[in-house]
Amino acid sequence: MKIFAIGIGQCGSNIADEFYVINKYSKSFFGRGIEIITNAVAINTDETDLGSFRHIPDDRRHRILIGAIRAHGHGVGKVNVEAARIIRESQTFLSDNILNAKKFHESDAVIVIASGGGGTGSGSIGWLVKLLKERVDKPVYAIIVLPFEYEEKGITSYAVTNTATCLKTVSNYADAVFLLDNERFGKTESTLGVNLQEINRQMVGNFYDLFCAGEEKRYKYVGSKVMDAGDIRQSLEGITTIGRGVVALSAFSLRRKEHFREGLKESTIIAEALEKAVNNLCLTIELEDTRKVLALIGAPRKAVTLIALEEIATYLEDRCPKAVIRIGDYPRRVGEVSVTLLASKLTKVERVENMYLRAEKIFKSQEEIDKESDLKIKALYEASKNIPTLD
Ligand SMILES: Nc1nc2c(ncn2[C@@H]2O[C@H](COP(=O)(O)OP(=O)(O)OP(=O)(O)O)[C@@H](O)[C@H]2O)c(=O)[nH]1
Ligand SMILES: [Mg+2]
Repeated sequence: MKIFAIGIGQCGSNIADEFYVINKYSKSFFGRGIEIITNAVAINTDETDLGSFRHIPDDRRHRILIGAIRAHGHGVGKVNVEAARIIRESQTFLSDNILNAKKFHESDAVIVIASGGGGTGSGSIGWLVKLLKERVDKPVYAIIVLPFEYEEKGITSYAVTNTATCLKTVSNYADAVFLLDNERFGKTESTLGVNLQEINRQMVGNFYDLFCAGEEKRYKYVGSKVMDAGDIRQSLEGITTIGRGVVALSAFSLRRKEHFREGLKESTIIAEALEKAVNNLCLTIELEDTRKVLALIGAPRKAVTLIALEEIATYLEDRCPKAVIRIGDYPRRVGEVSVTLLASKLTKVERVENMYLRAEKIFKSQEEIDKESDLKIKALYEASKNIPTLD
């Protein structure tokens, strides 16, 4: 599947940059000789942030500054309502830039990426998706990165209200919304920047096999059950998440494949990779709440047996009894087995419900805080009424 990636705000742009990297690798001689990202652009209200990533070309067609008049190139400081205003005013400029971008029309789908917790990305993504849906006859998917738990603390957390308003808006327009939760990724002793970069790498790595599988042209790497852009498109709807599990294969087990114990071991290894993929899903969910599931098994051709496929199918039917399940194989891996799992059309997501409830409370308490503050400020002003000014 060939993707046109658009990052908005700092987080979205960093992740679009990471998509640019996996594409460079997949196209390269050492990679797979396949193009999966036709182009990637970054949009921001903050000029400095547009200079902060490394791979997206640094010309004005790839790094797009919006709202220069309103935000003076300094961002919107977490106020996503301001970003929504800016993107509405920038519609013509943006659609000209994006629709005329190199290779836009060769893409099978567009992915727009932003954080929920910031201002620029969370305020703009819904409008941009809407704009693209009106102008383009391809699926438009959104990736929203959910904030860390520590950012959600406090009675006036922007991270919560921004994420909630962003999710509600983007869900109205996108063909599917991938939720990738920062809180599901490891925190390390490294600096915040390095840690975020590692998280971005892991988030984007989840999509690598999925996008490559249908683009594979070399016969020996084409699976028996091919997973192409059509399957991916059919498997994506509503709130969605993704995860990937990898298990190393010993050379010994591949050589001795005909031995019955080794055959058994292979299906256990694939099942183990699937279990890891479930544990590594980028959002906490109950599998039974999915209505569409896609599992892509990446393994050496010899390792994918009918027994293994049956086992995977049974496991998924048990865990996701109401879902349409698609399973494919991609015989590309050498020393390992990987499973990429898409869980889509989620009917219940506690994380999202809690976010909406908390946001509602915050909006209410913010109203009260504003009222009380106005009264206090008025009283303070009253206290100064007999004091002369120096104008
Ligand atoms: N995974 C990941 N999360 C990030 C990254 N950068 C920021 N975040 C998260 O994104 C949220 C902040 O959003 P940003 O993308 O920085 O904000 P923005 O869209 O640029 O908006 P403003 O700066 O407020 O104009 C917080 O929840 C951060 O934890 C990143 O590179 N990777
Ligand atoms: Mg920013």
